[in-house]
Amino acid sequence: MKSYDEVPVVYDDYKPPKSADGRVHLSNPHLADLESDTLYHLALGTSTHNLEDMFGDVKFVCMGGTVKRMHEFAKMVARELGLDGGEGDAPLVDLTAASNRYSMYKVGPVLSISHGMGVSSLSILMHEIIKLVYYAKCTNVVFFRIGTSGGIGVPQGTVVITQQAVDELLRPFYELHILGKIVRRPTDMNEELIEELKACENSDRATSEYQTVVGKTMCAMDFYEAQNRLDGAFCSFTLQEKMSRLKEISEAGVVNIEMEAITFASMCRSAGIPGAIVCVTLINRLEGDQVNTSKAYLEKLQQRPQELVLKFIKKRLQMMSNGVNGSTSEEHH
Ligand code: R2B
Ligand code: URA
Repeated sequence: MKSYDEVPVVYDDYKPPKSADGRVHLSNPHLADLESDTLYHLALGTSTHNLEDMFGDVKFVCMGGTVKRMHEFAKMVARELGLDGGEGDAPLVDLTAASNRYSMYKVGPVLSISHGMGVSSLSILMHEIIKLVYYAKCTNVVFFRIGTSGGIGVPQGTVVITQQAVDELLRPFYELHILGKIVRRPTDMNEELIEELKACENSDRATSEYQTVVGKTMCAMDFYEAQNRLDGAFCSFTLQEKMSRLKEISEAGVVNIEMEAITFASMCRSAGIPGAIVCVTLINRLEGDQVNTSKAYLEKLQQRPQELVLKFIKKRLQMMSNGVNGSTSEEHH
């Protein structure tokens, strides 16, 4: 039988040098050969839209799974920053409505975008959004993923800031198959951004309704079997085996499991864009698999990462208005 195990592995840890002008500099020489670039899944393009006019002032790109959550986030940002688009104003316009794929709202310097579920959906969006901020000549942009996850050993409703993203085998790589090779790219997060976010959390931890923790996030290719769940359409392991694996990954420092972290982390790193992942836990996986808490309560929990990121945005905007440019230096690895 043909062996499928002899595939070359390439470790690609390229990271662009820190940008001198704050702009994103992409390392794809082919882009310069394009007469125009169609951002197909956003229904935007360099010859059909003036991307610089539309998006040149963007500083914070916030992504999350669902249309509803990202619409709510955009409204929350509008209300809190006193910009158009909060309740009572004209409704926010979905700038990517024509794509019928994602949704995107712009409130001042903030973009709020839905990315769908899983690595593939996020990856397509990130390629096009990274190109969008590049063509729009945005400066000192920060990316966030504001998401949901399953917690391991932390109470429901805990907010987790990702320290490192790992795959289901606990490897700190985003693995792609390119030109018949396995390409592995690192998934480290931006440490300064984590510190800055932590500094924004509720100052009174003792009386806080919930905890904000920093830990590893496991990114799975599937919600069920790949997250060690017993309740999918198929399952080939026992409850004991599941519990022992969850214990193992918890001992390795994993605090939550979701489905996009390795891609988000790696693509931010490759673009030289500081990025952070903030997720709330909808369930404690040591207690079960089914997410069956009321929708209304789950929606309330989903505001927690949004609130933290909004505090960060407000603080950064304050710094900028005081003349600090808000750039986060990128270490060279
Ligand atoms: C968290 O929630 C979704 C699955 O329910 C997925 O997008 C993720 O990462
Ligand atoms: N999202 C996930 O990917 N897993 C969970 O357990 C909950 C939300």
